[in-house]
Amino acid sequence: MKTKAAVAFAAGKPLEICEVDLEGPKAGEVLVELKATGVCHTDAFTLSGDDPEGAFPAILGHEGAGVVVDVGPGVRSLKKGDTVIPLYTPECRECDYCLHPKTNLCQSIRTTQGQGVMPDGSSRFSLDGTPIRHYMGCSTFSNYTVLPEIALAKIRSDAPLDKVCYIGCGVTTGVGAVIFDAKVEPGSRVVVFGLGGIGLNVIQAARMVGARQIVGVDINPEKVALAKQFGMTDFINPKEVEDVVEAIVDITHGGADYTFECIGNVNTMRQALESCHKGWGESVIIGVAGAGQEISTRPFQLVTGRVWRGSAFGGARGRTDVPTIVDWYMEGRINIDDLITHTMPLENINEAFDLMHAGKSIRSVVLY
Ligand code: NAD
Ligand code: DAO
Ligand code: ZN
Ligand code: ZN
Repeated sequence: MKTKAAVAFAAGKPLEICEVDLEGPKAGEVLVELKATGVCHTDAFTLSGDDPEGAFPAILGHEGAGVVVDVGPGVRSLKKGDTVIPLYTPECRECDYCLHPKTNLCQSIRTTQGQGVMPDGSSRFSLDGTPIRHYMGCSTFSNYTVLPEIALAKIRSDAPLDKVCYIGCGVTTGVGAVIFDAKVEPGSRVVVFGLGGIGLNVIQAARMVGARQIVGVDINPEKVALAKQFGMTDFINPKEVEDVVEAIVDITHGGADYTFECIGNVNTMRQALESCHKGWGESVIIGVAGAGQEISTRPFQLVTGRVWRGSAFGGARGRTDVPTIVDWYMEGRINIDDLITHTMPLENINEAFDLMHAGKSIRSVVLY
């Protein structure tokens, strides 16, 4: 079949809208009609050329929601008409990782996914006979896409897809880091570095679990109003204090129980670790730093009880946890609507990248 897609032909170049060829689903695969997709920083990172795994031409996008149109042989958990969210972190429920209680990083299709192809080693997308790579196993910047069955979460059919697409990455990453990975307890003091599309979701989850104090840290004071609406109790602008770690230790009465780095900057990662409470504070790295960068701290920070850890896709097991997060949204327990600041048709998708780079959007959503 033919499908309309935004194709990344080369690093640093705007996406181009094209009619591309899409082969139908093979064994274990599913054809999905996307109804909406968010545009995330990781798409921009790959498009910039800084992503070591990035390869072109490719169809980017990994934050979608849509409906199953067709299934390949052997697909048992999904059928035509099911409402789904693509998963860049799949859940096969069989590999050593899926069977281990401490990780969500299913590895069953990791190698081929990283190479931009389906598990059989080939691409379903092509243009004039030249293969186009898949991206993060999702390629949601195409009206239709093919994914492995294990990379689709089946969700309730009454969910608005123009909103719940954001659960495909940003919402789950922030909310899950608090609930599934850090397991923040009621009464905790929480500090969130970076009040963007991820940090605001950390904040709303911290409020949801009953944190007593939620301190936001950002160099952009324009983020304050929305962060307060989502549950931030205190704000620190690093540009307005002499030492951000001292300021946090002071305001949290000795250090945070939990800090979350939602920027991707190795300097703020260090600050986040060092503003944790001696003896028990845990710092969770969510931000993705540039290729080749390294973090550092004095080891005594760890010897004296602070814990440094990371979180990918919020620690969520996608097929199991994503439907639950959709329920939380439908029950009004989490707010997604106010984080979607811009919508546009696929033809205008490059505007979403411009808005992101200018710091003017929290999330842009492309509507098919
Ligand atoms: P964003 O740009 O919307 O937000 C970042 C915020 O950090 C902005 O408000 C900015 O003003 C602030 N900031 C920048 N430099 C700062 C500094 N030095 N001190 C304080 N604040 C500063 O980004 P986002 O969409 O929220 O994504 C955040 C990070 O999370 C990115 O690195 C992204 O790649 C990563 N991410 C990780 C995962 C994961 O699974 N771990 C998933 C998705 C995104
Ligand atoms: O299993 O090695 C692996 C890959 C895990 C990918 C996790 C991705 C998390 C960070 C990237 C940002 C996603 C938008
Ligand atoms: Zn993302
Ligand atoms: Zn697995």
